[in-house]
Amino acid sequence: MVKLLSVGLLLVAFSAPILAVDYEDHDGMLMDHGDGHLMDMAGGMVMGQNTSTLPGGCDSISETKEITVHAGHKYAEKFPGRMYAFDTQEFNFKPCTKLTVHFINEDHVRHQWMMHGLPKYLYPKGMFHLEASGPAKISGTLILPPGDKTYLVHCDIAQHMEKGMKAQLKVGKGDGDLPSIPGVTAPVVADDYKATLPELAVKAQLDAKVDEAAAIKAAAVAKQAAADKKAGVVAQPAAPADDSLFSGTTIIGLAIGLIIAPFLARKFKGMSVAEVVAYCFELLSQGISYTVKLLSGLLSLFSKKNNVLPSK
Ligand SMILES: [Cu+2]
Repeated sequence: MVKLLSVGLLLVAFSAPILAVDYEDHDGMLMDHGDGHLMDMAGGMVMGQNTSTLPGGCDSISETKEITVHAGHKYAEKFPGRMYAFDTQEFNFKPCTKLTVHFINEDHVRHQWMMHGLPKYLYPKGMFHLEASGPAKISGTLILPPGDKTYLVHCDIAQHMEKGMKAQLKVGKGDGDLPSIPGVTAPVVADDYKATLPELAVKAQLDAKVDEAAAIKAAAVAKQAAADKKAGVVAQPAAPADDSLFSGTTIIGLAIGLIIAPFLARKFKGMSVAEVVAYCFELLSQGISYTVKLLSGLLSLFSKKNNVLPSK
């Protein structure tokens, strides 16, 4: 028991430094590369920094604002199916605001706070962008343009936006909402959490059975084709698959069905299932015998013609 206790104490002692996330502050050691591009050797980066140049249409800075945005896996836990998120999904500022963003990455992976759609004469590629690899804090400043516009803010690391790290920043009234902002707007492709696990398992099993049946059929067709080839039968080119919902044949079939349905309904009234089936077979046999008669009639016509020809 004492042994167990001491092992437990040791575990706690060793895990303490891991549990306490140490944020690296990049702000003090950034190197200015010009054009608002600041970087350090530890994976911190600011792009599109602008602390003084007014965007066209702004006579002066309307407001000076400072926000702190946290990014991490734990902020996605309240959004079903999401993996990463910011702690805030929607921002709103007056046009021409001088905005300083303190971006805190709480994960041990790289995250960004990347804003798109800014005027390109002022922000390279129309972007303002904060980035930190691992737990770190990094800050940057920009001056927002005039006018009502909604800007996309996201993390551009592959799949991080799709996994939830997406927000919108409205300047003025904005110009609408962006889709798939966790907790703010409806997703473009909604996940389905209504089906229970047993239901999903049954569906998967059914799908597997259908696949199996299709595979067996394909194997049989291939075997037949191989046999035909061996026997010297020239394979007919397969008819192109008709993908359209209403092919010509379907429409003709539907039309015939619609025309004869009332007659058949009247005919079948009061008949048992066995009688209906018997009637159908009778119709079919009548049809076949009629076709045979027609063909033999045609054949005899030809043979008579041949008889007329003078014999040598
Ligand atoms: Cu990210």
